[in-house]
Formats: sequence, C-alpha cells, structure tokens
Amino acid sequence: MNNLNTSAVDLRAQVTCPHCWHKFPPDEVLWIASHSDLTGDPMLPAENQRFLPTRFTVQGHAIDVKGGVCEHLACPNCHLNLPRVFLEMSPLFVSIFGAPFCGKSNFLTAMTWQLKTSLRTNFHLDFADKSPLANQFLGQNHTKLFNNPQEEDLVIIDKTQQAGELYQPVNMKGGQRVLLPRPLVYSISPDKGHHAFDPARPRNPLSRVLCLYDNAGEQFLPGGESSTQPCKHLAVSKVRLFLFDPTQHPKFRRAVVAKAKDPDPQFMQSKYLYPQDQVLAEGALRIRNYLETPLAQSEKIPGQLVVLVSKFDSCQALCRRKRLFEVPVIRKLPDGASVMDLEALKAVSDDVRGMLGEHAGEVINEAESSFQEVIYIPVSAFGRSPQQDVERPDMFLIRPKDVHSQWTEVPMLYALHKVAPRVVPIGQRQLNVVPGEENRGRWKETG
Ligand SMILES: Nc1nc2c(ncn2[C@@H]2O[C@H](COP(=O)(O)OP(=O)(O)O)[C@@H](O)[C@H]2O)c(=O)[nH]1
Ligand SMILES: [Mg+2]
Ligand SMILES: [Zn+2]
Repeated sequence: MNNLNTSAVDLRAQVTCPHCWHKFPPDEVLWIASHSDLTGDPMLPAENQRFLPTRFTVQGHAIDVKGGVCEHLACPNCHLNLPRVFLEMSPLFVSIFGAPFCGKSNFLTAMTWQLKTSLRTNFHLDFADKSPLANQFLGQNHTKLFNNPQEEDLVIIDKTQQAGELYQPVNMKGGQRVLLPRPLVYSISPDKGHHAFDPARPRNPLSRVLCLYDNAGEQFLPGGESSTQPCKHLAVSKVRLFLFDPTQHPKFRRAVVAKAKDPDPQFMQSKYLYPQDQVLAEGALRIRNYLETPLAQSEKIPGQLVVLVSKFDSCQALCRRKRLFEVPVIRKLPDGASVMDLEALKAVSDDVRGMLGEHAGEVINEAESSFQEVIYIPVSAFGRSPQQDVERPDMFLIRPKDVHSQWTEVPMLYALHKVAPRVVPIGQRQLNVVPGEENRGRWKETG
C-alpha cells in the first residue's frame, strides 16, 4: 500500500535524501511518531520513533501506534527529517568548499539574503525556506549582517564548528555513528510574472528544491575527512562552488601590499595561510572517490566547478579591467522580466581568470585539469574590508551599515541556469536599430 496521500500532488518516482543521499521510491518514506510516549528512535535517540504507517486520517496524515496524528516524514536510511518538498520537486544540490577562513559562511549568508530579496523582483521566482529549523542559524546570521537594529555595532559571524550546528549525529544501522552535514533547504519556483508560471498547475515541473551545504574548512585539508563525517555531497552536487581567498595567498599578498594604498588587514594576518590548490585537489579527489560511476584518471569530473574569488573587494586593484562588479550581468527587458547576460558573465570570468593566472596559476591548473567546465566569478559578501579586532588580531569585524554585498547571488543564478535554463533565462545580445524618429540611426541593445 502507498504510504502517502498522493491525490493532491504528483510525487517524484525517486526521492533523494538531502542528508545521506540515499535514493528511494516515495512509498518507502517513514513517518515521525507524534505521541509523547513514542520517544527514542534507535538511530536518533533524542527524537521520536520513525515508522512505516498502516493507518491514515482522511487528510492523509499517518496515525502512530498510540493514535497520534503525524505530520513529519523521515528518510528510511538515516531517519532524519525529510522536508515534504523532496517528494515533489527535483533537487539541486550545491556544495560550497574552500580553505578555513576563505569566507564561506559570510558568502552563504549574503548569497541567501540576496536571493531572498532579488529572485522575486528580478526573475519572478519564489524563494521559500523549506526547513526553518535547519535554516535558523543562517537566519541569525541574516539578522546580524543585514537586518540588525544596531547597525553601528561591530559584528562577526561565528566560525563554523566541525560538529554542532552544521552536522547531525546519527547511529546508522550496523552501529556506526556518523555526522551528516545539515543542508540548508529552499524551494525555487516560477511565480506570477514568470513565463513558465501556470496557476492551474500547483506543481510546476521547473521548480527546484535547493540544498546547500556549508562545511568547516578543516574538512578539506588533506586528510581532514574521516569515515564518520562523509562529504559525499560534493559528488552528488552538479554544481560545486570553490571559494578562493586572495588574502591568504602569498603572491596575492605581495602584489596587493605593493599596490594598494590601504590594503585589507587580512593580508597581514598570519593564522590562516592554507595552500588552496591543495584544498581544491582534495575536493576533486573526494568527488572521484564518491562518484557512482567511477571515472578513469584521465577523465575530467562532469558538472560545473565555479571558482569564486571571495573577498574580491580586497584584490580588485589587481584586475586589468576595473569595476568588474558594475558589469550588468542581470539585465531588465522592456517587459519587466530579467535575463542573465551569459556573454558578459563569461567576459568577467576571463578577466578574473587572467588575474588568477598572474598570481595563482596553480589554482587554475588544478581546477581545469580536474573539472570539465570551470567558470570564475568574483564575489564580495561585505563589499569592503572588515576591521581587525584590537585584542584578537586574527578576528575581523564589520559594521552592518557598511555591508554592501556584491554579486553573491550571481553564482546561484548561473547554477540555476545551467540545470534549468528556462528558470533563469539568458538574454541574446543583439544590436538592433530601434525604429522611431528619436532613435533614428542610434543603436540600442535589446534583450
Ligand atoms: N574583505 C572581505 N573580507 C571578508 C568578506 N567575507 C568574509 N570576510 C572575512 O573573512 C573572514 C572569514 O570568513 P568566514 O565566512 O568565517 O570564513 P569560513 O571560515 O570560510 O566560513 C571573516 O572574518 C571576514 O571578516 C568579504 O566579502 N570581504
Ligand atoms: Mg564557516
Ligand atoms: Zn537519509
């Protein structure tokens, strides 16, 4: 018997768990008992038991053995809570990796904040939080940086802990205790105004459930992974975001300090100086190990690698083309819809690649020898340098009022375009003569 009420929505034929990436048909999904007597799941001792139901209410909710009406679902393999949206939308897994201190947590905070505010206005896409409990840490960071009532106070986003908020302990079958990364889950679906929106179809086939994984950077230092803390999500993801931090790279340090009048104080810190090409190499190695169909050593990893030059505010002086963030990669069309200008984005990528080539050629080499498709995108979570803490010189603080994120949503727009081109359309760049008296003889770019 099918253990879900399927009348309201079409279910996917196969569901992928965002915690352990186990694939299963929807009728194997477990329910989480709601009755207070049913505590202590064998795999998650602090939580209520999981079960395969035989009784349902007329609304389609499962009834547990003590008569409790249940609402929440769980994965049959790891027993963690499975947001219902995974049964309905195809997932887009995106993992973020990079050396410790490269700016992952701040980038993730700024990216999700910018997506919350610009996907709807620019692209008529609904961006909804689908796992409020898991996303709550990010919510605290949003408040700190972007919605802070004390906008003059110096703040810092706490360093990601190896265990804790981003990892969930599970006693797997067979007794092994593992820490699974906690995904951030959002749905992205066409809304009124989007060319693919159809009010008669509540489940738009273009909708995606976005699962993002932040990681403590230590995991990506060679040898940093343990079997109890897998990062298989790198292999499951079709898009991987590698953050390169110019402030910890020796040649960038020398070049910026020689050229900039007031270099970012991070160029002078001495605690975080990781060889970033090795972090990238380690990431590529893990992906190869975890891929379902093994690759020959000579084969490149399929899918996208997006190399993000994080903290780009700190090194933009080294770039041949100035003011890269002003390049209009998102363009509004006369009908109010927006498109991504892929050509402009690729031109920016070439400029950033040129800058990396001059100072950190080993990173380009590692990226392009391991991955089939690589693009280089500059981002800045703050839009400016933070301030060094007087008492703790390896801590850097920022005032919320000074935060002006630059381009942090662009990598995700690019990722969405790659997996679902109709969700984020691209503009064709054409030069057309615009008719009309006042425009006679003038060229205008059209979308
Ligand atoms: N100049 C500059 N510094 C940044 C930016 N984003 C983060 N940082 C600094 O980089 C440090 C490490 O950032 P964090 O996000 O904690 O890195 P993680 O360890 O990779 O998660 C922080 O102390 C920030 O002050 C940025 O956009 N520009
Ligand atoms: Mg972090
Ligand atoms: Zn699972």
